[in-house]
Amino acid sequence: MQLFISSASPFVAKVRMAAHHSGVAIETIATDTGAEPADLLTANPLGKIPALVMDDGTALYDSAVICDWIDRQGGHRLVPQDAAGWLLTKRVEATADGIADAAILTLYEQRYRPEDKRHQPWVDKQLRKAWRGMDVLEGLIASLGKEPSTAHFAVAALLGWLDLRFHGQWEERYPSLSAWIAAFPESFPAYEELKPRL
Ligand SMILES: N[C@@H](CCC(=O)N[C@@H](CS)C(=O)NCC(=O)O)C(=O)O
Repeated sequence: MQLFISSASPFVAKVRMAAHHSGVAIETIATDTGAEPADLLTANPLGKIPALVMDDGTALYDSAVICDWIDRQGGHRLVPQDAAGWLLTKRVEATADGIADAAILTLYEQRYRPEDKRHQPWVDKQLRKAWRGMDVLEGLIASLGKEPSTAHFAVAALLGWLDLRFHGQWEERYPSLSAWIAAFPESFPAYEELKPRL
């Protein structure tokens, strides 16, 4: 099984943590999405990572779908099966992923658009989405139990990525999230190896 990755991606980090926790072995292929390599586009027509290719050639994306698949392979070690636990896990994961989606678009505005084509009101709108999402996560984080789930991995991946890309812009504003991520490696030591990095 192969996973197209980039080391900085929060979505990739989430999937890799989920696979590690579930005991699902995955070979990683470092990928430059900007170059639109043919093997990535064959696996995922959207040209995004993570994309998973199984041994029989079946491809899966996006990160939430890959995590669901890993959860099935690993005997539901990633998503609680009771209604309340399922709802909380999915809500937190969707919020964390949505924050990353919005914040990444603001980076792409700088990376892929010439300066005279950038539109600050649009960037500000994406940032408002991200900070509103962070407000919600700050309120929900204490509800997550100790047993790691896709919600834990999505938040941990997001905060690791924010530490890379938005360092100094969120830590004081979100003390509960800051304390939570500082303690996360105690319950999931592989975080140090699998978190987003440049
Ligand atoms: N919803 C997708 C988002 C994936 C995503 O945006 N990945 C970024 C890297 S962090 C990417 O591949 N960007 C390249 C592009 O948008 O063309 C998921 O959860 O997998």
